[in-house]
Amino acid sequence: MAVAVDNWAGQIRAGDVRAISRAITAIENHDPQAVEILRQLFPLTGQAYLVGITGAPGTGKSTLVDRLAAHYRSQKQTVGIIATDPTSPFTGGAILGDRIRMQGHATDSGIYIRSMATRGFLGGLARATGDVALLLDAAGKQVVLIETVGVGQDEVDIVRLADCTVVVLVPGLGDDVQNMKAGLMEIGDIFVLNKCDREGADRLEQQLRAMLQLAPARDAWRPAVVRTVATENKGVDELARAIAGFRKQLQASQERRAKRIAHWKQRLIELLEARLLERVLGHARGEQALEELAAEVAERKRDPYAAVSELLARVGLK
Ligand SMILES: Nc1nc2c(ncn2[C@@H]2O[C@H](COP(=O)(O)OP(=O)(O)OP(=O)(O)O)[C@@H](O)[C@H]2O)c(=O)[nH]1
Ligand SMILES: [Mg+2]
Repeated sequence: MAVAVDNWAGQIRAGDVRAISRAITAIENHDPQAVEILRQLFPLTGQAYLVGITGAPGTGKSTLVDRLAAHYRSQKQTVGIIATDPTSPFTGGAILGDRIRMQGHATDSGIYIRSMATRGFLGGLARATGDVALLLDAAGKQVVLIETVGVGQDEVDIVRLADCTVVVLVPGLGDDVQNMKAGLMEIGDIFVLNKCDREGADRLEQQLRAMLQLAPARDAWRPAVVRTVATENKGVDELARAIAGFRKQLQASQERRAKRIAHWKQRLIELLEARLLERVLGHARGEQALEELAAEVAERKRDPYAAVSELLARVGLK
């Protein structure tokens, strides 16, 4: 197995599409080999620039990601794309718009596109996405674009792993900015006003800028606002410039360092939780023991604190 994993990791480093796809499937399936691969590849990571693209459903995230990817490819940068939105799989072709563009990407070895299966992720979608980003990083992708619908905790966690977060808004959804989740406002490094071919773009921009004025000042960066019409490729160069500007500005800042440390702290806690759960409940009788203890607690035959102590004691932990 060691040799097989060595070969596999080597193929991933070389950017082999099938090897990458197999590894992502292994991550999704909690295959122990995925951990072996990721361990081997980890020292090579930290090179890619991770850009999270988030916003409400239908705001044009996939269209923007597609155009941004084309922009980076025209600059000879290699690109990875991860879509975590169950409703719009990239692989279906519906989202990348016309088939011609899709096929353009399909024959381009400098771009790798994958939509993540979102159903039933034990360890959380954010964790799996983080692992896939590491994989694409090790495979030499210079920019990794992560699309996610900005609604739940999963999405906010995904955004936390990005180096730069782009929040996409569109005019015409009423008092959009007012109603927007405070969380989204806080995580945005760059705000895109997409669908600016529609009415209400000026008003939305005014509202957004007023909100941003109220936000607590950040040391190194004032969030940028970029207007786009993704379907017409308008504003995409400006967006890429804003991303590059943010990257340059934050490169050596304390803010970035602190964000990375916070990210890995969270990941270490998650890994620790997973390992502890595996150790305590992962054995043959684990599930049954949990069930029995839970029943005893429900019937007040035992208190929950003693029950946990007992579970830990069974595997030699206190
Ligand atoms: N008028 C207009 N339509 C746009 C623009 N950008 C995207 N669209 C259209 O908006 C629709 C949704 O675009 P997507 O790129 O799929 O949006 P999304 O945010 O990825 O959607 P979900 O992944 O389902 O949340 C599509 O029909 C696009 O063609 C734009 O700038 N102007
Ligand atoms: Mg989409």
